Amino acid sequence: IEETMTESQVLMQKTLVDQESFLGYENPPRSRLAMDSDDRPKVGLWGILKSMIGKDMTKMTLPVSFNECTSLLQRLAEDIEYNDLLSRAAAIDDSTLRMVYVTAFAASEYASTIDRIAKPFNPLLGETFEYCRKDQDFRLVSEQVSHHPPISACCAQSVKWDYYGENAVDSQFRGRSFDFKHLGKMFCAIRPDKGALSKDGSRVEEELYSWKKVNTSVVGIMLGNPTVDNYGTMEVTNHTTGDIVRVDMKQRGWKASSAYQLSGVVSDAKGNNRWAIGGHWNSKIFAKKISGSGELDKKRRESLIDTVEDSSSDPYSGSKFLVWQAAPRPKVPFNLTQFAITLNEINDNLKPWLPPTDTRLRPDQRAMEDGRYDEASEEKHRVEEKQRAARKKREINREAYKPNWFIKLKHPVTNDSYWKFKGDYWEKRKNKQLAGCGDIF
Ligand code: CLR
Repeated sequence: IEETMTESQVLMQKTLVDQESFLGYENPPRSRLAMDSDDRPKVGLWGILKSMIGKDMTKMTLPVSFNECTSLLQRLAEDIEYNDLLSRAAAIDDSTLRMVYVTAFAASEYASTIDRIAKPFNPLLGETFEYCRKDQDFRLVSEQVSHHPPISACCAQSVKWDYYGENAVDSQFRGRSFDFKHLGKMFCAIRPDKGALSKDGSRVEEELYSWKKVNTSVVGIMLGNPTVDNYGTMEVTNHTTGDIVRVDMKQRGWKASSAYQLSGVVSDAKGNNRWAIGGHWNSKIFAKKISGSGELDKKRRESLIDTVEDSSSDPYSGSKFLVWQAAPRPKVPFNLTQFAITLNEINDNLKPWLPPTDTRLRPDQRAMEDGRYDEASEEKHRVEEKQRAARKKREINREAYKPNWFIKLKHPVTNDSYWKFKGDYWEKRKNKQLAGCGDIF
C-alpha cells in the first residue's frame, strides 16, 4: 500500500487483497482461441431476416451460425477494456480534465463493436460472468438479473474506480436497419489521488459520474454489407463537482464520411467551457484546452479538433493532445478483439473457483467457440428448455425470482433505479461457497 493513497483507495485495496479475488487468475490471459479461423456456414442475413421486420431480437429464432462465441454478459465486460483511462483520470487534480478521460472511457467501448455482425449469446436467467485482471488490478461480476426483458447487471471494481450499471436493450428490426436502444444508465466512481472538491465546497475522496449509452444500429443488411454504427448524444455528468460534457456521436450517413465521428465540450459547474473533445470512436480521441462560456455550435466544436494539426503531450499547452487510441485488431474468428479473446478462457487454476453459473461453463457457447456448431445448436436448445422448465416450476410454486448478487434499488445520488452489487460474491468465492448458487446449464 502506497503512503500517498487516500483512505478510500486504501480501503478498496484492502478489500481486493483480503478477498483474494485474483485466485485462479495466475496464468497470463490467453492470446488466441482454440481455432484460428472460423468456418461457420456463410449466411445471407437478409434472406433470413426479411420475414422478421418489426420484431425485436428476443422474439427471433435465429440459427446458431448467427451467433458469436461471447455472451451479452461478456460484452458488458468488454466495456472496461480501456480501464486505464479511469486510473489516469484518478491521477489528475483538475476535475474537468478528469472528465475528459472519463468521457473517452465512455466512448471507447464502442470501438469493439466494429465488424462484429453476430449475435452474442443471450445469457440464461441467473447466468454470471466474473473476470479479473491481476495485471490491471480490477475484478468484475456480471449477472443476468431478468429474462423478460433481458437485463444484465455488472459491477467492476479497482483501487481508484468502480464501474457499474446495466445492459437493457430495446431492439427492433426495421428492415433498413436493426436498432438497439439502451434503457439503463452506467455509473462510474473515481477515487482521485488528491480527492475532489464537491460543488458545495467540501473535499471528498470519491466522485460519481453517470451517463446513458448511445444507440447502436446495424445498417446495410439489405445491401449485403452489414455495418455497426453507434450514434446519438451522450451526456456525462459528474454529480459531485457539477462538471458536465455533451458528446455528439454522428450517425453514419450515406457517404460514410461522418462515420465514427464524435465531438463534445466539457464545461465546469459555473458553465465555463474548459475542454473540447473530438475524434473517432473507432480509432483516436483528442482533446484541447478552450475557454469561454455558453453553448458552442457544432461547427465551432468540430473545428476545434479537426483543424488543429499540432499535437502535444501537455494538456495545458493549448495544443490538442491524444487521450485514447484503439488497440490494433487481430485477424481471428468472429472478429473478436484481443481483449474479447481472453474473456471465455477456462483453465485448471480457474475452474475450482468458478460458480456453476459462470458463462465459461455454458456448453453451447463453448461448442461454438471450438467450432462444433451442430452441438452448439443442440445444447442451446437444451439449456433454453431447462430455463423454461425452471420458470414453469416457479410459476406453479408462486415463487418470485430473485437474482443472487444484485438488488434493484434507487440510486442514493441520482435517484435512478439501478442494480446494486451486494458484494458477497467475492467473500463467498474466497470461502468456496459458490457451489450451490444455481443449476442452469
Ligand atoms: C454495444 C455496446 C453497448 C452494449 C451492447 C449491447 C447490445 C449489442 C451492442 C453492444 C452491439 C451490437 C449487438 C448488440 C446486440 C446485438 C447486436 C451485438 C455491445 C448485433 C450486431 C446484432 C446482430 C444481428 C444478427 C441478426 C446477425 O455498450
